Amino acid sequence: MIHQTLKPFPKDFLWGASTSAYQVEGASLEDGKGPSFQDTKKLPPGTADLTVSVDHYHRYKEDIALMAEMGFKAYRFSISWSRVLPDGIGKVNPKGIEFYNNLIDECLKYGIEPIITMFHFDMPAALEEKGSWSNASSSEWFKEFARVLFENYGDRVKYWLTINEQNMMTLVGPLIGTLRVPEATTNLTKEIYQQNHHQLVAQAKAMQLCHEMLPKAKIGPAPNIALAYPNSNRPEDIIAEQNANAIRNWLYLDMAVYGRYNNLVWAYLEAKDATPTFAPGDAEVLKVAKPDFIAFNYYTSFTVEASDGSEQIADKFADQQSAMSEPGYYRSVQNQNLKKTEFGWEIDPVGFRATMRALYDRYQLPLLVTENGIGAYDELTADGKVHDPYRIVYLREHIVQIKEAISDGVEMLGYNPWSAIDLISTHEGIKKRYGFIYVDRDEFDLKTLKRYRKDSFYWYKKVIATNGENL
Ligand code: BGP
Repeated sequence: MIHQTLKPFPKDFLWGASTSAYQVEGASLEDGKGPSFQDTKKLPPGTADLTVSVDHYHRYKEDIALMAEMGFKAYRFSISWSRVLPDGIGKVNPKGIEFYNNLIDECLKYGIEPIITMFHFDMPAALEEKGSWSNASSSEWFKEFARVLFENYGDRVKYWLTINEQNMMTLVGPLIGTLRVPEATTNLTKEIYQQNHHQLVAQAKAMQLCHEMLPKAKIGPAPNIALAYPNSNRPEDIIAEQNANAIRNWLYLDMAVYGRYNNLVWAYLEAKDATPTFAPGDAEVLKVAKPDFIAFNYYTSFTVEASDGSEQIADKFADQQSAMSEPGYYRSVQNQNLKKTEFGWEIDPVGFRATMRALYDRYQLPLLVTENGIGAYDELTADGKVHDPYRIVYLREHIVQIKEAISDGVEMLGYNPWSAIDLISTHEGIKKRYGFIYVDRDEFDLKTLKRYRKDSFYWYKKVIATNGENL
């Protein structure tokens, strides 16, 4: 479909950007915060630890002022569970509550809508010891955490996201350091999908509670959704593509929206003797709870071909490419039509439009983009500039595709690329930068931690000021 003219962005479109607590805050054990999984996990070799990150905890006023200067209408950040509840359950940490009160108020001072992620890869260490998401009580822990957040911040926060990239935790979590699997695990698929089930129930309980406590607020899931392409028009590749979309994407949203397990995924789990156990009440809450919108992260599309199941994958979590294959269901392959970033991620703006169209067609709920962006080696010049034309090109090309999707009739709420400010990448350190704001620090040298406006900062400011007309 080629549109002669593209429709404008809605007037109240939420332009902004994203971060997550452990990747920006630092102060990892300050003011009563308990350790989280991110503080206790083994760091990938050669990457920064998270003790200071980019010191957002102490510099949030300066950072929010810079976001306001760019004209942000929204700022998506996450709340560190163990800062608010140091043991994950029980005693509340007043200093933790105060920090997020200040952060929210600082946003509101500039008319910036806070969009809060409730869980972004950082299970409290005290709950890790109790089995983390393996424990069937984890959905209740999460519900009680949600209650604390709604009680304290619900008077000001209208947009809530439940769990960041639950699908990536399930698909590659042990590889990229976002999910822990007990050592004694014998059936890895069963273990991981049981954890996944507990997360689905946790999300449903949080959505239900949100609607009970905060009738005006909106809440939704935030998976990483990337449409799977077949590598060819071979019919077997089409079956592989359907398998991949079901396992990578639809499982999560079919459950969030329709309250049912996707039938292809259920069949896959049955074949692996890995169907999750339902606790009493799970089926009911999964059925009843509903999201108000779908938030999703998009970096690139996903190409697959048929797999006859004969591939030798010694360790499913040895590397991301093989971790993203499912022998017998689909094999992940490179897409020869796409260029890659310096870090080897394929770049596919048109796939972004295809993903938005597919999501809206399937669920008919408004969409909120909560991540999208390019990780790169940025350089601070001697005169304090960062020339990042590649970021401008990447973001521009993706924003154009949102306009295309809006013109296709897709309802879009906002765009919050990754990331507002440089931060520590999930598994590649600070050298892989995403921000509009540069932070002067290296992997192991904290330097000045001073903030600099990148070229993309000035460009994005103009984009927001013209509501996406001047790209
Ligand atoms: C998403 C996460 C973010 C962020 C981003 C970039 O998966 O939600 O936390 O890290 O990806 O990924 P990376 O840091 O691996 O480049």
